[in-house]
Amino acid sequence: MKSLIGSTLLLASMAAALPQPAIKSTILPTIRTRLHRRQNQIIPVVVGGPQDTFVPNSVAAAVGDIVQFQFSNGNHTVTQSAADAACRPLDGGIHSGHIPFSDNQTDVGTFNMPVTSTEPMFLYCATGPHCQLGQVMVVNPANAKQVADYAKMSQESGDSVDGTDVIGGTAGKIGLDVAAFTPAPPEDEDAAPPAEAPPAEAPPAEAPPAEAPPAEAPPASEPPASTPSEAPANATAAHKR
Ligand SMILES: [Cu+2]
Repeated sequence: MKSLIGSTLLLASMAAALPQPAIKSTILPTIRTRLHRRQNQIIPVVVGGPQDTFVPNSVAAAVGDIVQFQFSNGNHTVTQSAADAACRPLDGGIHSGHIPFSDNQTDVGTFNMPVTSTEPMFLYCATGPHCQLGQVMVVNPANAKQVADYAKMSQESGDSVDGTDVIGGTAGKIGLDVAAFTPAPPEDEDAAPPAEAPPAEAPPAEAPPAEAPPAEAPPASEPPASTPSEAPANATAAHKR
């Protein structure tokens, strides 16, 4: 009983000695400092590439941040719409103009957009059917559903209307080596090779049967697993005989 009380007291004293004071004295002030002194950020968003997308398609930005759109493969825009008018330019909204990226390019076209409000901004690409294909995003969405709803509205919009004047940001260039993306591999000679590719992919379609044997392999490996145990027995038997 004494030992139980003793160990209980010991535990209590150990708990009291746990680093709560340390947390209060060191970590919390650090967090407070970070909250108060968040540095303005440059937030990269990749436009286009192997697919017609914005990556990411939702960002949280503070006033003073800069959203840096980096234009990957293709030819895209960043154009602002109203929340309820997908794929249509908003009067006075931002528009980057069309910024291309071609194979073997060593620099990347950018559009730096200073964030001046934390209200949601609805953005789309005004090139061809990209908006209907889902190339849309929201800066400071109220929630994830707002992004999904905007994408759906864009898909159902039928067509896109291009922006006119470049407004709301500054076009520039950065080196490909510091870009937030790896460009899609150069497309080799026209579409002919890709057209021949499907036949080449047909064999892979036959591959699964080829993979079936491997699937049967484990059973094949089980016998070996059992043979070792049997082998000694046989061996012993052989020796005894
Ligand atoms: Cu586009």
